[in-house]
Amino acid sequence: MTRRPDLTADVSEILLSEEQIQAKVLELGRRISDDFAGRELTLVSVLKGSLPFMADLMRAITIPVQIDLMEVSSYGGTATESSGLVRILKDLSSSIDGRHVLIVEDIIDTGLTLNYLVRYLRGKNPASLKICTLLDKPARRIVEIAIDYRGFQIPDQFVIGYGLDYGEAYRNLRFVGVLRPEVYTDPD
Ligand code: PRP
Ligand code: 7HP
Repeated sequence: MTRRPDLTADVSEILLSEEQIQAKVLELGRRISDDFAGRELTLVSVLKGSLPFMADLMRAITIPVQIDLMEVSSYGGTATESSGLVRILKDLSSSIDGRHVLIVEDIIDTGLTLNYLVRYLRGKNPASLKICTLLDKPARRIVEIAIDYRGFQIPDQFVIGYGLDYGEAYRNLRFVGVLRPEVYTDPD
């Protein structure tokens, strides 16, 4: 795949600006801080996509938290379609037994990744398990997911930036944009 040196050239539309994202992160941080005040909260970031969101959200939360990182990848799909077959590449570092756990995701699309992860983490006996996602793309949902904290609902378009990738690129954009369809329909 040939990529132009200017990453923004592959973006057809800025869906969420840096300012919109940062305002939403502050709002989510305030809500989470209020809701979990006085409780033992662990934030579990689902790498790699949630990395920028996690970094910003944890600093918008004003109560003490522990953080942990998991890396999962879906396999057997394509660069724009997840398969639902999830492989754990990095597991939790600490026990979540008896702790309140908040999963931090960048996007829920089909819901298959989180469906797997929720079942997996429930098996580790947390006191509670809730979900925070920056982006929710409900048009493509295959399994229902109860979202406790949602940043933005987005249309059925393939988006990149602020952690989200196509072919591992574009994660370092500060905004969320729509990827020009030519990039994935005609990758050469
Ligand atoms: C992306 C995203 C979610 C998942 C959502 O992860 O970060 O985890 O897809 O899709 P779904 O709801 O259809 O399952 P991906 O597997 O691409 O890994 P990444 O976070 O490393 O980009
Ligand atoms: C996964 C994913 N990654 C990047 N952009 C999207 O729109 C996506 N949906 N599911």
